[in-house]
Amino acid sequence: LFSVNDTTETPDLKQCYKLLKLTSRSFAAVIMELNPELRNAVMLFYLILRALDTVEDDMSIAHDIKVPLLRDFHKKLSLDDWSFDGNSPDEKDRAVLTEFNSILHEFHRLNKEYRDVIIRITKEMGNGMADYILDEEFNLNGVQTIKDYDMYCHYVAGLVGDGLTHLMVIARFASPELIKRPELFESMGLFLQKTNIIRDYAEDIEAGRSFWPKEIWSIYGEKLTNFQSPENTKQGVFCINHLVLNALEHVTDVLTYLSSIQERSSFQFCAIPQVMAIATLALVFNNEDVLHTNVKIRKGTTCDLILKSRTYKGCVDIFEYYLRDIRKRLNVEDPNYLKFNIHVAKIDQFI
Ligand code: PS7
Ligand code: MN
Ligand code: MN
Ligand code: MN
Ligand code: MN
Ligand code: MN
Repeated sequence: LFSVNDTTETPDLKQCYKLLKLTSRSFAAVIMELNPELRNAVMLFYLILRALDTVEDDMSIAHDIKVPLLRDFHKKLSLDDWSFDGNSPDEKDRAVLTEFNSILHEFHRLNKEYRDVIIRITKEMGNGMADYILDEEFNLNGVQTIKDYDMYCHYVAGLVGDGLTHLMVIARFASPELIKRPELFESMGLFLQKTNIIRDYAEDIEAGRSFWPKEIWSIYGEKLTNFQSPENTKQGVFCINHLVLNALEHVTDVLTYLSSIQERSSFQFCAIPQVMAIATLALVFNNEDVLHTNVKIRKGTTCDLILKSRTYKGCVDIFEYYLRDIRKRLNVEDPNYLKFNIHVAKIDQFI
């Protein structure tokens, strides 16, 4: 088990790992620990999607530049050289686009099987992102229905689960049976993305966007930004809790998926983000601070989670712990009191 990339570290590869550390707090650590067979493929997959997301997120790029760039982004992957310095200077991840040549050069050294997966997912994600930007242009303003919400999350995260699953199956680190269970890898992505969207409410409002689905928030208020006024805090918290309940729908799929990853480093790679997500869901649950700031789990908690998530049993214990914690703090006045109890009982039964 050793690849060319392992023995010859090029300046481009060094540059890529520098970009990885620059752009992700949590993913860099788990990617570095991956089995060498998959490490470069997953690292490059990450950087390519990070570059795509940096185009999507930059509100200063004009629509007529942004939309075709998103739609054709996968075509850049077959060029020898390409980079983009159209991002605003304060875009924190702009280096992945100005330094895209290094990413490309290393990408071309990957096995074709890995490259093809990455190209397919980049194409589907870029086109999905572009659809949502067009929606905004036609003033459908953001995510309307729960179906829309799931669709957006599919494009930006379910597809990542799709791609990673294929990479792990090609490497023979995951059961090929997983390819036949798209609902499982879809849930792996949606559980992470929904948690990120709930937690980032304040940050996203500040940036002039939001991904909370209107079908849910409109039960609790007239305008999404109203939750920031003190008189609407209670409704805002009920809304957060409703979104948490919606995210918890993915838990049984997540645990089923994790139970079928055999290789140690791939298991850790899959499990760590998921246990951090359930801990984050417990933190945002019933928490009015989410309406004003970006809450984060404590460093000590993260270290603990990483240690305990080494085995499937450890992961189940973590999910059990946070679900019990959520249930304990559930308020009888919460409009979703009954649904929460039924759903948590259902997960308990599964476990
Ligand atoms: C290829 C490792 C393991 C089967 C850049 C990992 C942004 C939550 O928007 O950086 O900046 O706040 O906080 C990661 C499934 C995707 C879903 C999605 C690619 C797990 C571009 C992660 C990550 C599937 C779109 C990062 C979905 O959050 O976001 C690789 C299995 C990128 C995974 C985005 C979000 C990821 C995300 P933001 P964050
Ligand atoms: Mn984005
Ligand atoms: Mn982003
Ligand atoms: Mn080069
Ligand atoms: Mn976010
Ligand atoms: Mn983020």
